[in-house]
Amino acid sequence: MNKKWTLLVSAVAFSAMLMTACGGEKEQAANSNSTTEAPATATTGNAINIEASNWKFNQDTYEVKAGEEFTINFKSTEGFHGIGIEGLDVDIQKDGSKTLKVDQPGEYKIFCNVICGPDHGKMLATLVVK
Ligand SMILES: [Cu+2]
Repeated sequence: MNKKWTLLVSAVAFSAMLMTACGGEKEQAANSNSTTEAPATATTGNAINIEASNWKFNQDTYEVKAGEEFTINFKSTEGFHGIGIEGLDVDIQKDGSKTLKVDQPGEYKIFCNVICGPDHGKMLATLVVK
């Protein structure tokens, strides 16, 4: 009679221990809520968005003002492309941004700087600086 009682008590104690362990894990999972942040907007002010796909840019010409800082936001939306601009220090591949200022008004040739496929040579546009 006495032995049976001891066995029962230890069985109850053991199952109580198991339940505690379970509860602890649940609490941890609830605390790991990730904070949601708004996506970072890369630029304010003067910006041009150039997007490249197979095998063209999203516009034929892009206009900026002479003597004013502007940012080029470049994105390959299809395939792997890049941009260079003749006479300017711009060299972006795949995705990226570049802030610069052009003092000399004129037309600058934008070209793809990644050998991207059969119509790579047709990937041309113009940066018009006014
Ligand atoms: Cu290309």
